[in-house]
Amino acid sequence: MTSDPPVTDAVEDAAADIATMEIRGAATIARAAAEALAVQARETDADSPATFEASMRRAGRRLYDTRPTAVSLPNALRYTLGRMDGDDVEALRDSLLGATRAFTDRLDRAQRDLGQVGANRLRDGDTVMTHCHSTDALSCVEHAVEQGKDISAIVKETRPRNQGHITATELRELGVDVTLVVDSAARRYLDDADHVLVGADSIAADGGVVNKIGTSGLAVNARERGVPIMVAAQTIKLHPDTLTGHTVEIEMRDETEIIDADTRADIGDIEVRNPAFDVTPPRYVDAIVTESGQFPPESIVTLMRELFGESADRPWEEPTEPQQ
Ligand code: RI2
Repeated sequence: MTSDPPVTDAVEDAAADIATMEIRGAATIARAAAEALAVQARETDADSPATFEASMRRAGRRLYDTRPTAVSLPNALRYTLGRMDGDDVEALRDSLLGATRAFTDRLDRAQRDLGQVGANRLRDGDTVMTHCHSTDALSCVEHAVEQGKDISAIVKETRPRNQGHITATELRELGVDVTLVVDSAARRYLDDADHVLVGADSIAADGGVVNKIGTSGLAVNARERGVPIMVAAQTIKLHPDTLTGHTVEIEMRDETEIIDADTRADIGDIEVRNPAFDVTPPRYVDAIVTESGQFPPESIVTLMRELFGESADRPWEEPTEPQQ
């Protein structure tokens, strides 16, 4: 039995950075995965079509195994590995490199296009409340500002990793007035917000939105206060496995992100849980904004079927032997 050629340092580094969240955010993770596959395609010393394909699949598996929730990662692998085609190594390499370029171009275009759609929902003088850091959500604000609208933001800090600080920094760079609040102050400040604006890591076929832990509580409070909830999510966030009854795995991260060892020991015998994401049921979401327009969550399944058919392939897995 021959073993697959090893993955390159670029793939190892990208995988490690995704796992530790040096690289984070669903779209950014997808881009990093596609770019790492391109380096693998250029640098692998695989010298036959079969070993080249095996080497690319192995790189795909290494990336796939890093974080389980954001479907943009497997969708990036689907798009790029699924377009690998050819009878020799050169042809396979060229097709893979072409697909990774097309994929990253698509990411840029999708974010720009959905930003226009989201911006149209914001009026001059509006205040948005944000949770975590989402490049798709920020694109909506950026385009609203470009349209000449005056937008303010109430930014939740978003424990445990305080990604709200990144949001606050980037909004200030856009010239947006920012008020930073702790997560538990969100309900208090919802009265001052015209929209809740969040991103997504995955969207399920029923319109459920998987996003940073705390999104669902914010959405329930926003509904109670009559504040509409807008989810900015390009279509690589649509989770095709949910078309066939699978659920989205919620990543559990290390407890040290929320409590240090000494504090834990001082408290005594406790359990600590650190889920990174939660699911907001579709009834709490007003609109999912994509590059193909805005959708009520209940009709996102139509778009999902259009883009993925009835089920999703997994081109990073070893092909199974045909049945005799
Ligand atoms: P964009 C992030 O997850 C946040 O949950 C954010 O809403 C989502 O990715 C989408 O980000 P994490 O990687 O693709 O910080 O919109 O755990 O940038």
